[in-house]
Amino acid sequence: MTPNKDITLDIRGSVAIVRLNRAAKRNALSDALILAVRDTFQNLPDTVRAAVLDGQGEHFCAGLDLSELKERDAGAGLYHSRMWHEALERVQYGPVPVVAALHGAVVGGGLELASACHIRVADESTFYALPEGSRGIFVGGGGAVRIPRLIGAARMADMMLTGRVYNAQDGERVGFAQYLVPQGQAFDKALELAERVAENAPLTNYALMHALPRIAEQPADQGFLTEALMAAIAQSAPEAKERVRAFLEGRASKVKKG
Ligand code: 1HE
Repeated sequence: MTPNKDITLDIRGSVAIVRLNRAAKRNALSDALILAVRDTFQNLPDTVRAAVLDGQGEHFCAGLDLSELKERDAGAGLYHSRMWHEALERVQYGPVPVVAALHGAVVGGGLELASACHIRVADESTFYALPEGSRGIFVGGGGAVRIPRLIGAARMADMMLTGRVYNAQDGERVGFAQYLVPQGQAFDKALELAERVAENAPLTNYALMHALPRIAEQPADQGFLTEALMAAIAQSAPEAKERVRAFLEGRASKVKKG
């Protein structure tokens, strides 16, 4: 694993807390840091069942480290973008669900990173932008694939064409974040959710991370079959049998009105 002072990993029970630790540069993602993100998620201990991704300081992440944006030729630019894809794939399709704790700037590559997580909790200070449009570049960290799936291609195009910035309320309304909490509470809420996620049967979490997004991309006819195969595998696990038995015997919690 690449040791890097700009990222920290803290294991609390079954939850891994991964924190970008480069507040002086607003957690801008240098090449070394994006590789450390990849390595951290790739090498989480087996005991971990869920993760929280947080950013030190007032901002979640200012995106690509612009000081490293040298004169790359087309080939180098291609490899650089593919490196980001690989790292963010390790977040999205890594071993466990990831809950992002958003605050302050969630911009450019920072928004691409947040989009690779499974649940996003934003506090009131959060703002979302894609300044790539005004910097004369394009997204390269998977944003063109993941962001339209959250908010739609039209809204993403508007953000890049006009420099539109979404505040925390509007960001939740359009679908960037699933949760909006008062300022300073994103981490606590994200940890609470991750602890809840960690209690699920691992096979259920696997299905939600690996099968659901693929089923959502399949034609309905194929999606129904994939769903049935995944359902059959999940329900056959001894843990699933025990959980259902616990409910039937009154030992498990009921669904409560929200
Ligand atoms: C940086 C970066 C960065 C800050 N790369 N160094 N992302 C952007 O275009 C966003 C650029 N950043 C900003 O708009 C602002 O910095 C923030 C709104 C995020 C924060 O503002 P603020 O007032 O709190 O901080 P600051 O004074 O602007 O920045 C503090 C330091 O961080 C300063 O360095 P210093 O040495 O002068 O102290 C900044 O230069 C540095 N800094 N952001 C490098 N991004 C896979 S492709 C993805 C493509 C992209 O992500 S493009 C979008 C890049």
